Amino acid sequence: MKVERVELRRIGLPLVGVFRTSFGVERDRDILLVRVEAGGVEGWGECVALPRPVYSSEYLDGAVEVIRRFLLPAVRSLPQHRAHAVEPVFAKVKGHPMAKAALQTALLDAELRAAGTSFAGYLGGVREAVPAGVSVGIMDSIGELLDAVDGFVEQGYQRIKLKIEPGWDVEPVRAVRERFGDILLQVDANTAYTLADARHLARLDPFDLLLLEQPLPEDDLRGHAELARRVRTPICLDESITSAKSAADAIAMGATSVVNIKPGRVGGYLEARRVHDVCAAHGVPVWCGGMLESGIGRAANVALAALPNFTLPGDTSASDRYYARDVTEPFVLENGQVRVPDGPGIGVLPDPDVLAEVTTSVIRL
Ligand code: NPG
Repeated sequence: MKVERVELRRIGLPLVGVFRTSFGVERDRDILLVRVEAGGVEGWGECVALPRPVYSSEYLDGAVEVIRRFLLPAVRSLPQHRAHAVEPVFAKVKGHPMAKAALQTALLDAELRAAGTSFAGYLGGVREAVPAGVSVGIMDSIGELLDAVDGFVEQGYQRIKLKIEPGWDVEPVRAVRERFGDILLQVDANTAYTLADARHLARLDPFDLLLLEQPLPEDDLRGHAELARRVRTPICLDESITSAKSAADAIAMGATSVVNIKPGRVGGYLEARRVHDVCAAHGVPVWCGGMLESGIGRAANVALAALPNFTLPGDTSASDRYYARDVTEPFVLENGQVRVPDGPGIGVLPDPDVLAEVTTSVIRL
């Protein structure tokens, strides 16, 4: 397979509601879609980098630059443009996992469409539908939070994740636990605390949370291991897990007992599967994270979440939790689950009319 054409398309999608985290406020998504044409088929990938380097060091304009200047030439230097074959040449470019993931996913999508194989089938999925969780942003008041959670519980979401930060943690958790009883509940701090907050974070222990996600900075594995000894809530790592190797290290150190897998954060779906496998071998459950993806990224994530060790509901919500109109057929919630696409490749394509309307720029390479 040889790539004939590549398109880097930026789209702007307004979110249905403001999404606030400890690192910022998202009102709309500026998304980079990568489209490749190869051997008569097309392939799509979505880059999850944010416009600003506030979640990790990557940012959208940087991803565009690294794809056009370094990653695409590396692909073109190969005799075959296969998804697995790009990994050694991508490894020579340091960092930029989200840019790598987007281009590799487009190649993999094209390859699997040509072969008539679905993403889930290729990755080793064992479920036709996956349980959906929902991530609820930081709000101005507890009342507003309870209304939001109420709506999601009504819709059938199987677990609720609350974003927390210093000043918005114990009280919102208490309020949600008291109001909604024994729902599956977890929290995500996006690195907002330090080890000095251990005693405070232990105040979450009585609420029987599934997990406390990424309380400390991403490079602080030792701190997470120490914190895990001081709190009862299981620690789950997100930002810290950048590869299968880092997952193995974190598990060996006792820094994590659950892992959030985001393909963009680890450089693509092949590495995401390796993270899954390493965790499974250690008896560590995983779940699929989300970065407010459009239907393109969501389709591939939902396929990944069909693997056997994804035993916890992921941030794989229905399209309408994010967008009034998605670029693909919307993913819908059915009995608290989202169906895994079974068509070739990622199993969905963007609607050309919608795409044209939301496109803000196109670079053809
Ligand atoms: O459902 O896609 C979703 C959002 C889940 O909370 C969520 N994502 O830190 O995990 C995160 C957070 C995020 C969103 C991170 C956007 C980066 C960008």
